[in-house]
Amino acid sequence: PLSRSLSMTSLSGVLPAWEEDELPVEDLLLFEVAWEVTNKVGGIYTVIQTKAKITVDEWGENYYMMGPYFEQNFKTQVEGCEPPNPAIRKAMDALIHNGCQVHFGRWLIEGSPYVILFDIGSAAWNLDRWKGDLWQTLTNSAVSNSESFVVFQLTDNLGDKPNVIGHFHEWQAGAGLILSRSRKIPMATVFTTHATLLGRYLCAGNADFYNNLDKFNIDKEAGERQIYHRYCLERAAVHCAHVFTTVSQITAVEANHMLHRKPDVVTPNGLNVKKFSAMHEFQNLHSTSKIRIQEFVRGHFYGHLDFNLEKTLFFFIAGRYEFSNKGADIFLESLSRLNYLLRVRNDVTVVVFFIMPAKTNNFNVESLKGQAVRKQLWDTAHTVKEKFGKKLYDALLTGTIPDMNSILDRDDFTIMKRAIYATQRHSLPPVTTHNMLDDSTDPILSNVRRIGLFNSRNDRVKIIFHPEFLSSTSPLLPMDYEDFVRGCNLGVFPSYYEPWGYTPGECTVMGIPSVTTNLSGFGCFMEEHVSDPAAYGIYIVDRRFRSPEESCNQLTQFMFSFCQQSRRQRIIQRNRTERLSDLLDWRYLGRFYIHARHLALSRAFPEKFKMDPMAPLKTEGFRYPRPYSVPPSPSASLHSTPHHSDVEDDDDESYDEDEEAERDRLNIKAPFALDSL
Ligand code: G6P
Ligand code: 1S3
Repeated sequence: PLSRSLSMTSLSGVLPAWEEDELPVEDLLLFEVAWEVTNKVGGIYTVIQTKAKITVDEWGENYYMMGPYFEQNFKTQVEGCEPPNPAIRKAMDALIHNGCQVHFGRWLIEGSPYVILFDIGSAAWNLDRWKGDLWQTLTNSAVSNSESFVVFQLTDNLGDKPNVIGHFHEWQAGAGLILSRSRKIPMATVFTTHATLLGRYLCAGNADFYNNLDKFNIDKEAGERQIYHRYCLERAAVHCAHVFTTVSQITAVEANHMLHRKPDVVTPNGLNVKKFSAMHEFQNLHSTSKIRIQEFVRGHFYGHLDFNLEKTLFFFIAGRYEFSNKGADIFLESLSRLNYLLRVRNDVTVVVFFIMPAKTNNFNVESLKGQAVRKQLWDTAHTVKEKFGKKLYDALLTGTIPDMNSILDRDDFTIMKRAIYATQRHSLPPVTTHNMLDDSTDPILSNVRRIGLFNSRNDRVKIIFHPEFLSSTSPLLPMDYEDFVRGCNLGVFPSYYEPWGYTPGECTVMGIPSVTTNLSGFGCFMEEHVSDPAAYGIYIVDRRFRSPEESCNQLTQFMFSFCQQSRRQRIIQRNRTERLSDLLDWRYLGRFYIHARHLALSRAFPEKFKMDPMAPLKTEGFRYPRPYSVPPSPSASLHSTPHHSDVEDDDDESYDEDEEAERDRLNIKAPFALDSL
């Protein structure tokens, strides 16, 4: 077979190239099966959706995604069409003939991949037969979640077919893999897990997970948590697959203990990185999005706006509402300590957003009122400004400068006073933007009560809990997630259980610094591949080898140091953060998926596809170099912080970041210390 080298020239030039035998994809079909194809539930959707582009680029018409059919999703995300491959049409017809409705189309995302979606409801009558094929222990819920049961029907009907690869994600799709192996369907199979069922449950139950990985009686633990049947399905899929993969080294270790198989390949999660033609475009986007967040904050804190928005930083945490797994517990504790430090030693205010969906009963009145009051003030200012402008213009036309004391009349003052009176409030700005259904037991609110961060005037840390995902159509904070992230200064994700963790990665590609941990796949990946991650705005809290108390102190220190940076230092740091995005681009990380597929083919069809199974990917050992403007020794400076002169300086200009970037790219040593600039 031909050998090809994946060119990295479109990327930064510092990332290593890679060579792998090229697959004759024209003679192959690739099916990728996941419950989250066209169906947004959580992080796996992001993997599936963002990876589509590079997979279509490689496989073209021979790539098909499979998932569940939901009418609403189909209507809004898929353009129905006829399958281009007659064998697929034939297989679909056979399924439809057997009473299972199947829908085909192009998913309207980057790459426009073909999707085959199964209407599980229409096939419900078949479940008993399929269950018999598998184990008697399977439950209806697991089976009805397994659209992949029908995968083998497709491969059965491909007739004079080429070789097939089936890539299955998570236990929900695992049943299709198990059945296709038990029926000896000639298909190379890959199984990817994005977390282990038991790991997630044990961590959420506050187990000391990482110190006891080898001590758990896993069958017993699964039984006690009433997930035994799902755990069996997951474990069987893992062991049936030709190739087993997971998303990070840390989850690979976990899988080895929880599922008793060491993953063959680690497939880190990537993103589709957008590159702007102007180097600093993302800085401008930060600025415009930040202005929109500031507007919201003006409304939310009306009557209490006694902090300087120019010296206010926006931090946030976002994700699935798993209070301790996502580290919201240590975040709140550290915020209370940060509040103390800022009160005694700094004039910065930090507004912290918690974006985690919980059960609510719509926005609360106080939050909506805040935005209405702000709007009224804006309208008033605008009306008075118009009148003022017109009078000034008329006066100038007659060659006079008007008397500034009488240019506004009594009515103008009346409407301004009325608007100011409307900003009086007798309660503190609310901590939450919505009416919570479980207000008294909600873990975030309970902890806010415990630490007493109620948005009072002398608090330097203010909390806003937005218990719903963001949307640009919201009447309260009309921004989508991407714009919101761009406008913030720091994402804080101190997770305890996080197989990968897209949130800090998304921050990175937008040039926003973030906090992660050495218990998250992303954090470990950055620790492994970047020399001095903190210099690039990736702060990694040690939650593995330190006590919770020590981790809290470390997180507090990270946040406090961040608050001590000048604007110019933040700008420099954002430039560095953004430079890491190549490392997270699917154009780079996609190679691990290619490698996994190749390995599966060589195991399923050893006569036809040969490869050295021990051959390591050539990226191993690679580390992104530290920026040359960072002093080599911590004693010379606080190396995590970009330094310039000692004078506090909020001037945005005059620092040639492009030059630094270019030098880093070319790996050239700086001719002079940029820090002395
Ligand atoms: C970007 C913009 C600058 C702006 C800055 C604010 O860099 O290009 O014009 O001053 O953002 O940064 P800050 O860290 O204070 O939010
Ligand atoms: C999982 O989703 P989660 O947030 O429940 O899969 C994601 C995609 O691989 C991963 O980023 C995340 O850490 C896992 O936890």
